[in-house]
Amino acid sequence: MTQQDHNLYSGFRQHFPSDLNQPLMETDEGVIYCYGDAEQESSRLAGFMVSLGLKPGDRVTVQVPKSPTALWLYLACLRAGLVFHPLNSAYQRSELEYFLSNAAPSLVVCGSDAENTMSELVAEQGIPVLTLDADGQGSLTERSANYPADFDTVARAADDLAALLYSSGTTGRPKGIMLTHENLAANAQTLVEAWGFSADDCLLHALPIFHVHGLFVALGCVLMSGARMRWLPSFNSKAVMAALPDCTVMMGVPTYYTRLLEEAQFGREECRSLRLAISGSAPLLVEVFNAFRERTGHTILERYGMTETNMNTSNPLEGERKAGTVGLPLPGVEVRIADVQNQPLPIGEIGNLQVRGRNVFKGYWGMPEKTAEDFTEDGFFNTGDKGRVDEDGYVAIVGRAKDMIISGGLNVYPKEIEAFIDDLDGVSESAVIGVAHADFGEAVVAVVVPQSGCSAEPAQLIDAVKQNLANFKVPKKVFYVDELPRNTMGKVQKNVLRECYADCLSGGSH
Ligand code: MLC
Ligand code: AMP
Repeated sequence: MTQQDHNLYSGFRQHFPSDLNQPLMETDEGVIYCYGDAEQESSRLAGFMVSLGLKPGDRVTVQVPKSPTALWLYLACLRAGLVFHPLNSAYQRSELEYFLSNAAPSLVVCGSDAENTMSELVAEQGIPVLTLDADGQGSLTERSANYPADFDTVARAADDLAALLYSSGTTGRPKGIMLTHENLAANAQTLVEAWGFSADDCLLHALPIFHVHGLFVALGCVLMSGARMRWLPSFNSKAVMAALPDCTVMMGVPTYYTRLLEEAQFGREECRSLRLAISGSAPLLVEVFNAFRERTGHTILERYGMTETNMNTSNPLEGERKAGTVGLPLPGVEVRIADVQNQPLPIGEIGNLQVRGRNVFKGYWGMPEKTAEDFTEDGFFNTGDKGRVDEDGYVAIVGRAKDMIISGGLNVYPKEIEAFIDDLDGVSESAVIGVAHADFGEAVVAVVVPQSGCSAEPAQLIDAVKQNLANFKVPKKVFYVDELPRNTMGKVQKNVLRECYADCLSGGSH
């Protein structure tokens, strides 16, 4: 008996339209790519990567601007059984070093502006570095151009790795999150059903494709249903407003909705074809939920997930979408609110949000102890989020056990920024907090204690962070203080700092 193929691409392929000339995406320049392009271009890239000697299970590190070719590259990795390892294009040298050494890729693909840095970082290992720019050009495209337009997708077992995505943490180094073909396929199928995706849909795709939201949620729904997309390189309110009338579904982080509402002209006309507006990755303010409904007549559907688990809960397609909640557990996903002993808590009580299901990742790359720590004995993953379930089963995220800031839908771990600032000349210690920001939801603020005799130089400090860490981690403001508030155990009281600086970014807008 032949073993069943669980390759995620094979799952997508079954849902491609029978006529491969059907459109898959239209770019903002009006270029249309069809499903046949996805099949053929991913074949060329897969054949090329195999010719380099890459074998199933090998990692391919990808830090490129968004482009259709970047999507073909993701599909090619799936088809060749390679593990796709995408990186935020804002990451700088010091951040990349760790990801490269930990993931140990067999191939690196980056924008041509990062080629020298990447080459230096992997020179010792002799890993090939190829380029791919926003216009789809680069050495990857050149070298793969003459490879065949067909490729036999490599069969994969359910728990073979499809992707490796890194998330930082409250302690230690970033962790590689191992996602299997089954994790991604199961979640995509669930979302297609839950949100009613079909070949009649057109999704507005303005999200980056290096994180779960744009990569697995958005693309998964489209490719698993034969739908099409309006494909934008990034979020820009005017471009979104121009594309939206052609779209039936939009997905975004809350900042996208806030920014659209800032546009006086935005309203029902732009949303005339829309059947569904989905928000996630960060809390959606009730005011934004209400304002969007008032302006457009559409009720945003909020859902909740994370890189380790893909999507866990969603407000319903049919039925009440409750503001301030992330809805009900998705089919096949068990969600519970537990106490510190991992015992389920009664309705209405706040506790640790834990999940179990085929959507939950395989473990942290090379960190079995850390993996074991984050799972309960009965197989639930502890998300680090604090939640509550109401009498109708709707889940609300009420806080985080982890010290994490979500800025414009991107996670920032204060510890990483504090470690960097503490190492700067003239700094004794620092505390980094998240403060309410009208555009980004939360944004980074640093509170710094200078060494005695050293002067306060906020601009210089900000500049130093900017030179070394990704732009979304750069503090929007820096405050110098004589000492940090501490509790009797000597722990910095971040809640006191958050209260003290709560309004320091008010008026912080786009
Ligand atoms: C950019 N900047 C940010 C920022 N993005 N600051 C704080 N937070 C952010 N997220 C800063 C830049 O450093 C720059 O500062 C200025 O803002 C303008 O930069 P930009 O590049 O022009 O920004 P813009 O294109 O407007 O991007 C903002 C954004 C983007 C919100 C559109 O960050 C975005 O697309 N976010 C979505 C991220 C996402 O996909 N999240 C999903 C993760 S998956 P200066 O000082 O230089 O001017 C996940 C799981 C799940 O969480 O459940 O989905
Ligand atoms: P990431 O690690 O980037 O995948 O981010 C996952 C985290 O984002 C979750 O653990 C939550 O803290 C947060 N998150 C995602 N969706 C929502 C949401 N709808 N509301 C509140 N927080 C969310």
